[in-house]
Amino acid sequence: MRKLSIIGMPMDLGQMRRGVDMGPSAIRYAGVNERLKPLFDEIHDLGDIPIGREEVVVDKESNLRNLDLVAEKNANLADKVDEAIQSGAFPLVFGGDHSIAIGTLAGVSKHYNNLGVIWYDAHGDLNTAETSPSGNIHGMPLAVSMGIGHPALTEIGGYAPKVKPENIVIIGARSLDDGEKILIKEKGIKVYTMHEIDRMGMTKVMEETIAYLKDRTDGVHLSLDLDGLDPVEAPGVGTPVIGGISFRESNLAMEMLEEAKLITSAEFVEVNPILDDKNKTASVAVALMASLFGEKLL
Ligand code: 6HN
Ligand code: MN
Ligand code: MN
Ligand code: MN
Repeated sequence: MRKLSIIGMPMDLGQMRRGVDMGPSAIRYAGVNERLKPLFDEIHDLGDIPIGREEVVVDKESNLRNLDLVAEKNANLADKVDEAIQSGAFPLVFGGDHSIAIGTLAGVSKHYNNLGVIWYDAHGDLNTAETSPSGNIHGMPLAVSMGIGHPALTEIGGYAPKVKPENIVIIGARSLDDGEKILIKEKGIKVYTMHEIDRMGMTKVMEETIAYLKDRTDGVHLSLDLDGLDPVEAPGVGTPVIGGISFRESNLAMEMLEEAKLITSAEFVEVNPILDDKNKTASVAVALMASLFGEKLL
């Protein structure tokens, strides 16, 4: 039996642009439940994790914006994701800014010995308090999940790390901060930047990614930041970067992941309907999910 659990995470505390808290609503409004319904035996929409409207607090010691709240809310998300997996469902999380990956991975990773992660993003999200140009936690979740960062974040779920650097593949990178570049080299993280996508084509990039992760992992989480796509096709994101992955390439990537039966959990993040053009970005997200879960034209 194929069961899906949907969890909304209306988090906007990991960055400074309001509106990304409406991401889960925008994705639901774009018809996700109806679209995915034929692809599963059961879909449980578990609703949203409550986030609230607190004042912005900058942690005095680390300079991290909203550290305590981001940690607390992600711990709640981790529990929900953990419960979903225990119930035998595939967990699908709607963001919210990318800081929510900290919670998703904390809930997912305990179920695997060697979790793989595909980080589909214009950015590396590999900053720490020391290297971050912004103090925004949404630029840090991949480092945090490797156990690098503030202990209030790395220790969520009571264990670290959630993922080993050699089990990570970043796809779509075109904006990396200096500290992130150092970390990528130091840890030997596999990265397909836009250069490789242009040179090799998405087919080859995905064939290599799938072969690489299939050998070494016992489950693979897809963390898809909509800013990985080009802002012409996905304008509703807080940190757009020109020269991104097209919708067609992204859709092909999802179809190839589906054929490979590789993905065991997923999140779609950074959808911001306030910055969007008629809910285009949420619709793109829903179309990609449909392909990831096996929707076929014929
Ligand atoms: N995202 N590297 C920049 C920072 O502030 O650390 C941008 C991060 C963007 C994060 O899009 O999930
Ligand atoms: Mn079915
Ligand atoms: Mn991101
Ligand atoms: Mn990004």
